[in-house]
Amino acid sequence: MSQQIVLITGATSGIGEATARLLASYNFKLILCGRRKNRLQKLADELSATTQVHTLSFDVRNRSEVETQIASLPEAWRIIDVLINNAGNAHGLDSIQNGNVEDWDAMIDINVKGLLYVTKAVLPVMVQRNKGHIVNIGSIAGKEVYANGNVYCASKFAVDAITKGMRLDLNAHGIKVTGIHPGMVETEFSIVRFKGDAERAKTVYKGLQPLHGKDIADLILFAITRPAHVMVADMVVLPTAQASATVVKRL
Ligand code: NDP
Ligand code: 8X3
Repeated sequence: MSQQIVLITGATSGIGEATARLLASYNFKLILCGRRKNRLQKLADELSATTQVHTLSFDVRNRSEVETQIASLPEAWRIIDVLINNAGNAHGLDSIQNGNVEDWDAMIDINVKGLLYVTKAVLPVMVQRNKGHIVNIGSIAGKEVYANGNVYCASKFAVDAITKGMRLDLNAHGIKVTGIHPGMVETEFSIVRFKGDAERAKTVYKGLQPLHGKDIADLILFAITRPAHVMVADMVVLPTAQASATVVKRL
């Protein structure tokens, strides 16, 4: 049982929502973030039966909104023990020559700059306390490039590099930094990638048993509950049916 405060970005669906549910059951105090206020409130109402929950609704792309929202935290919620940088998505799956510039902007702005903005807003208290833990959700797409993944892969390679850089820079402050890099997880990810085309999204997971949000939540829980002297640095997790970004066994 824990009374640590954990801030989760992208808590309104998929990996973030599953993590919120699992951590609530372990009594972590949760700051849940996302843009969809109704979903955030519904989840907060449900999890409030188990633990203390605070919600912040902001778009991670909007730096001043990020700063204002984090600064608005009541006194009792200011000491964040664990930051889970999870908010992100792929937008489109096109060759570089056919890529949509708005999709590119979205992926760089959300997956890379958004992660940085949230981290910048949360870090000062961790640095001051010489204590804290940042968990960045990367991807197998941040370890290997695949055809038509170009800018999404670049954004996740950036997350991997930023994670490694954070670990070096925050070493003197005793702050743990963990990168978790999943393969195929069936969430709203592919629905977002294919702009609401649920049928096309389903084909991504056809003929295999993908991971689920809870599988990643289990790893996050493991990483953040190690003893003080143990830091999980980097984890890659794939469905058993997936051997690499591109090699997948389907029935
Ligand atoms: P979902 O689409 O289910 O969840 C994405 C979450 O990110 C939502 O809660 C969404 O909330 C939030 N989000 C998206 N854009 C923004 C924004 N601009 N500002 C604030 N929040 C935002 O996908 P997943 O759960 O699968 O994705 C979570 C993370 O896992 C992402 O970083 C993704 O890249 C990564 N990942 C996913 C894999 C997969 O196969 N599913 C594999 C590897 C990594 P809202 O829309 O309410 O703002
Ligand atoms: C999501 C996994 O393989 O669709 O990051 O890029 S993949």
